[in-house]
Amino acid sequence: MQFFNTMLTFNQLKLPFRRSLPFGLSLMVLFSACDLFPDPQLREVRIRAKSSNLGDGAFSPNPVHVPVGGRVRWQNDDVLEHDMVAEAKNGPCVFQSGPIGFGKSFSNSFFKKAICDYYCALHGRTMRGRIIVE
Ligand SMILES: [Cu+2]
Repeated sequence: MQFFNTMLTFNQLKLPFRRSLPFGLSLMVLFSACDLFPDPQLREVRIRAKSSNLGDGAFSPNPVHVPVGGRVRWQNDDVLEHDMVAEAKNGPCVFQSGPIGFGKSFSNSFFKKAICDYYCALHGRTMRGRIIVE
């Protein structure tokens, strides 16, 4: 009888966990589904291989169009480090990535309608790009 009572208590303790399990699993499914549906406000720019010799062709697409409130993500496909620095020193276009290595990315959101020019400071402004926030 003593043993039976212990088992009963044990089962009662486990019950809240059993009930929360389906909830936890549905949360996990929900979070992993987020990767399946890409952010419609995100625009991807590739920093192309050998981009330091490509001038305006270093960034693809160039210019990149992004909706107001959207985000641009630069992905470095080149073995060299690059960075993105806005020409503007103030206003809605200002951003600075710092050095981005091979396979790494940097992203920035744009909240006002504007035309934003930028360059790679690591390659003496020869690599140039434009973001059209519309
Ligand atoms: Cu560069």
